[in-house]
Amino acid sequence: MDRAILDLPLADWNGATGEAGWIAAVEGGQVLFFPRLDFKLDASEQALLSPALLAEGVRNISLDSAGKLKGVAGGEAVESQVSGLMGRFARQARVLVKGLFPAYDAHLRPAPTSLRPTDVSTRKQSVRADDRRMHVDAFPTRPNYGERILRVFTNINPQGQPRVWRVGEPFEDVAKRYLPVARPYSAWQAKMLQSLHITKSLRSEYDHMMLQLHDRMKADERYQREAPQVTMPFPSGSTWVCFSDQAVHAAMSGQHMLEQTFHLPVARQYDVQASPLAILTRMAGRPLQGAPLP
Ligand code: AKG
Repeated sequence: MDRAILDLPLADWNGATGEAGWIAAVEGGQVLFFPRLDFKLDASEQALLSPALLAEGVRNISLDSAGKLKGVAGGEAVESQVSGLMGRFARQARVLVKGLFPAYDAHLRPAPTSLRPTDVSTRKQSVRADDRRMHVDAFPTRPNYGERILRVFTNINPQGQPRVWRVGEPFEDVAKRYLPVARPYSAWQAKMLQSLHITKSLRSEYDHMMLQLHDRMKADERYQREAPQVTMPFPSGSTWVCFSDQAVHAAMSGQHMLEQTFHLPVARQYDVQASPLAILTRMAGRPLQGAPLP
């Protein structure tokens, strides 16, 4: 389990050079951890970091690629400061990912950048939504057919509080554990979910399997307690990168984090055979209506 997280020396967001070993590690489901990769905030930006920055009923602040900011309480001056810092993070995350994985760059689709000022240890939520339980990312309303979810996280806690994650076993082990007991895919049900607009497009068998893994892991108390795992306190001032649809993870505590997601077509990975879609397709022994695999 000590290889779930790879500790790396990079100290410059512009300094990554497409290291083959790091690429193989992240595509193998490991978390790349950069303890020296800090995101600098000036004093007035640091002063903004408080849950009071959040608009009523909102958990995260988001900034999309068109510059639209959502979720901030406060006037124009505050909004423009928050947009400034989040935009800077979005650009740095892109530069980092380009340096780490040069061949992805032309194919990445960035999701909105997020700023997370809430304390994750105190959030009240259903078992299914509870990210303090180990899981792989899979979304009930947005089928993705095997598209990858690559995420960059930076802990910017001003009091030096770590963001504590648990990182679990390899994806293939999770699949071996839960696929035999997973509910079978129903094409009829997938069509119904789509026609009721519960899903934004037809849920594929791949998406169904990923959701089954996500839900079954989270609901399994014994798995949460006893499955192989390492607890990792990511220090304030550090950055980590993983494919969150593959790396088993749970966020246990911490407050104030920046996060940038990139979507990547599965066929654009260096080693497509390492992807969850390829792994699940091999295990099922038939195509899963995912994206075409080369
Ligand atoms: C997720 O977004 O999938 C998480 O598990 C949350 C990560 C975090 O907030 O540190």
